[in-house]
Amino acid sequence: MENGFTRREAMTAAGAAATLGFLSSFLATEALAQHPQAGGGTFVHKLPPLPYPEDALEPVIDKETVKIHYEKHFAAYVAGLNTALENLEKARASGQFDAVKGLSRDLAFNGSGVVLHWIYFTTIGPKAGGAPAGLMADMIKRDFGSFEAFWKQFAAASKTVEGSGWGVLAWEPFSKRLVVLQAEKHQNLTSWGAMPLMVCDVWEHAYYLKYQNRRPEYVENFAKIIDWKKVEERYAQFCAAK
Ligand code: MN3
Repeated sequence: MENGFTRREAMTAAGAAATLGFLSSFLATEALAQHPQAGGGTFVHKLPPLPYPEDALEPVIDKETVKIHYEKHFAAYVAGLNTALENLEKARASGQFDAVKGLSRDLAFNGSGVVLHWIYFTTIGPKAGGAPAGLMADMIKRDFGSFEAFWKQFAAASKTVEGSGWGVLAWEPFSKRLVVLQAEKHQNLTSWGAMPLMVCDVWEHAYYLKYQNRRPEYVENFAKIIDWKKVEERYAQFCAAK
């Protein structure tokens, strides 16, 4: 995995945005780097398996929404990321970078879509919800004052994303603090260097079948399926600054 990360980092130098720094470290995980491809070449991403049955998030998120979201939308971002990487490899091979602006956009859009959906689906689950305990509880209290204040900010940010996007709890290594961000689409309004730990997908495809235009109700119910132990595991895995 280490090699895949290093190689991939080197190969995506065209997209030098810091976003790719965290992208690479996420994509190097067991969830997405399922085939190390020791022979080199452009990294081919695969849709990781859904870690629970499609109906496991009922009644907060219905089975049909999870099925479409995972098998259609998430899969499309994986395919789009692979296409962008392939086309960038072709551009490097030919030395023709006329299309690099669009390809860089495709890389950022689809790559961010893959990372955020992976975090989304692996940070929620059945038998979850409530308030965090342990390290996450301590960090949230330190950086937001209280869990209640954090949740109000996170929910407000998620509800008010203009158009399609995300509410994001992220770790910012620069300040060594947790921050709440909004992301428009997948990649706009992000703060480079911040590592997403827990996210709420507020694209309509994530909730429309059950909630229609009632995004606030979906966001409030989302609290019932956040798995804070997973959030802490992600922090420990990628972010612990020692
Ligand atoms: Mn989505």
